[in-house]
Amino acid sequence: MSIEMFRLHLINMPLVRPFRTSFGTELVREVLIVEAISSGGTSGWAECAASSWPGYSSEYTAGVIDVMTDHLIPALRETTMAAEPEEVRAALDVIRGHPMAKTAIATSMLDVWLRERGQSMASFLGSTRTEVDCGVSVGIPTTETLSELLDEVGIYVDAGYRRIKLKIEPGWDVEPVAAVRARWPEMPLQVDANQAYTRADAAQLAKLDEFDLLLIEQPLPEEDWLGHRLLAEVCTTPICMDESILSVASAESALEFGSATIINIKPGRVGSYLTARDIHDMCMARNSPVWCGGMLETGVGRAANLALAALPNFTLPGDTSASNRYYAVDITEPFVLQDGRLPVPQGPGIGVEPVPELLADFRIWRRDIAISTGF
Ligand code: OSB
Ligand code: MG
Repeated sequence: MSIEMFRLHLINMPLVRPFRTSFGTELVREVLIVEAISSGGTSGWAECAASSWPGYSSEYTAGVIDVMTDHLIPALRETTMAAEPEEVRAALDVIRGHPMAKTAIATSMLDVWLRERGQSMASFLGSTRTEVDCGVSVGIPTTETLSELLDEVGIYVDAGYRRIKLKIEPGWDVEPVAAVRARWPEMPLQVDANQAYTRADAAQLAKLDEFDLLLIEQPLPEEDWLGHRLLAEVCTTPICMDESILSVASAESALEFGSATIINIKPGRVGSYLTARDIHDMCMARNSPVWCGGMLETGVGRAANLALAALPNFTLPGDTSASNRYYAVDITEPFVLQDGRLPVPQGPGIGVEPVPELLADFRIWRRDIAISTGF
């Protein structure tokens, strides 16, 4: 087989509730879905992790579409169109940066490749589980009240989630964590600052030590390796990195230098599911736990993340929540939480597909890029 065309579907997915972080608020998730279509007529599916504006990272949808169209797809030589996943990664890595765009293109091709072989992504990556423990990421309440926060956390606790992650920022940290910890003394709990603090905030962050948190995620700017290490020296809570981790090298540097002891793996951020697996393997060899991050994915992105999260060193619950935590209607069959876990899709490729009518309902834009005419 070879890939003949990429079809980009831009969809707008209303969130069930606003998602506020230290870098902004999202009410509607703009999602780019990539469909790779083979000469045999097989479609492979992937979801791009980028959102509509560069708040989490420098990537954003319009830039992703641009780099895919003008650079990434043209970088795929004719031989690569039928090639092994490793060759696709190598061909895309000729372009600097843009990991979310690369992951989406490569995963759509991987999905075709796996479907035509009848192999699941989970088995391809080396999964050892058929279901994974799920956590949930809880935004900063738009009303900034503890009562709204406790109500929302209560919904997730009642639903059976196995870990709660609270978004924090300066002015919204010790108090909400104390309130949640007081209400749920045994619940595995962690926080995520999305780079909102500075080195001068170390004493404030160390106040979180008394709440028995699993970790503090990305407290400082992504390039501040030394700051994270200095913070790790004054906090007993483990430091975890998200935005800083772009490759095996950055993950290994974080662990070796002491900037973090736990790595959040997001495939979109590292440019490929193959690289996500490589980071997993490196961390496992060093006895460092990993967990699977999320980017408010639809069922398409969630399916692939669940395949990854089924690898053995994903020992902490991930931000792989059920469909209804994000969307009233998902574009795939909904993922439903069962006893705090989600099933790992076992069908060929990512194991799910968008429902054509739903994809069309949510779609705001579409572009076909034929390989033969694209460059
Ligand atoms: O930092 O982990 C993050 C969502 C968008 C951008 C960044 C992050 C997040 C989340 C949500 O925390 C995780 C999820 O449930 O998908
Ligand atoms: Mg994060």
